[in-house]
Amino acid sequence: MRTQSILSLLAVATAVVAEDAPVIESNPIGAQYEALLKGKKDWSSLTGSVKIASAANGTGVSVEIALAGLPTEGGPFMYHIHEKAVPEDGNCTAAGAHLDPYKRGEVPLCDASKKQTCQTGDLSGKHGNITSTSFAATYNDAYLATLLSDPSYFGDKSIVVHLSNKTRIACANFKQLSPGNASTTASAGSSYGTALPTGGSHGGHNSTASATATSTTGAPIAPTASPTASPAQPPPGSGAAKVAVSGAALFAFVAALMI
Ligand SMILES: *[C@@H]1O[C@H](CO)[C@@H](O)[C@H](O)[C@H]1NC(C)=O
Ligand SMILES: *[C@@H]1O[C@H](CO)[C@@H](O)[C@H](O)[C@H]1NC(C)=O
Ligand SMILES: *[C@@H]1O[C@H](CO)[C@@H](O)[C@H](O)[C@H]1NC(C)=O
Ligand SMILES: *[C@@H]1O[C@H](CO)[C@@H](O)[C@H](O)[C@H]1NC(C)=O
Ligand SMILES: *[C@@H]1O[C@H](CO)[C@@H](O)[C@H](O)[C@H]1NC(C)=O
Ligand SMILES: *[C@@H]1O[C@H](CO)[C@@H](O)[C@H](O)[C@H]1NC(C)=O
Ligand SMILES: [Cu+2]
Repeated sequence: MRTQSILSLLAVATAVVAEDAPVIESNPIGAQYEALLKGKKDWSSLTGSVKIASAANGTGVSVEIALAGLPTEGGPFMYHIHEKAVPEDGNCTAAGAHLDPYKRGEVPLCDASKKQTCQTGDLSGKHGNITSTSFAATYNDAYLATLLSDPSYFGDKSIVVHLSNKTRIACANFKQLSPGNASTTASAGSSYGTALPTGGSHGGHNSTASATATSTTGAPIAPTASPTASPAQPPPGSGAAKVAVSGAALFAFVAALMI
């Protein structure tokens, strides 16, 4: 009985610690952003783009990524929206941690079957790693916002491509191609079928919530020798630390209850 109530309190406390990302239901129709990528240093052969537009019905966004010239070693590659813009000098480290407005942290790894529980900016976690030297995919993501006032807005932030060991090999800022029309969202009551301006549909993609990613043909990449080796760049504001703190707080909370 007592154990049971402590367990249910634990469940509630845990739910509070890991807040789910909300589905963004009122993105302005027609808003479009683009980041153009060029690899750094040893990875200068890498080029590509990430285009993100409001979904045709205003719920979330449509993501279109195309990369070529990825390295033949060091994969699988990850890519994320990071919380800061890259400065003029192109220093990818300065992009900071992942866009994570709901503070779930780095660990545990994103479970792609529960995308709302993942870091909002963790695109490869939610939609799949890159496992070839060229890659193209188009998918919807319900949790990104094209409205500046939303915590899940990405338009003034950046995208970073990583090796499996987290080394940042390319990064770029998003540029706004169109702000969209905030009065033409699904929640504003407009009929999205008639409100779509130029190029908003991205080719009438399949409207299931899951990704409809297609990988282009590219040379297979060799996996990293030792995935357990300590990463070159531990993520700033390490999620492990946050989880440890939450765990300690939870423990104190439960301990207090038991007294
Ligand atoms: C890149 O940015 C990081 C984080 O802001 C900083 O610590 C580092 O010194 C910068 N590196 C260079 C070469 O400016
Ligand atoms: C994606 O790659 C990272 C880095 O190698 C790895 O930790 C993660 O498990 C991979 N995710 C999937 C779903 O394979
Ligand atoms: C936004 O959409 C509304 C409704 O369709 C329209 O009246 C208005 O002119 C549009 N504004 C812009 C800036 O396109
Ligand atoms: C969309 O894709 C899903 C899964 O791939 C499929 O079951 C469904 O029939 C597709 N719907 C349309 C409208 O193409
Ligand atoms: C909008 O489209 C997405 C996928 O494209 C779908 O999952 C969602 O249910 C749609 N929402 C509305 C309100 O029609
Ligand atoms: C990360 O992987 C790359 C390619 O495999 C390697 O060159 C680099 O030294 C690694 N960095 C660290 C710190 O392990
Ligand atoms: Cu990243």
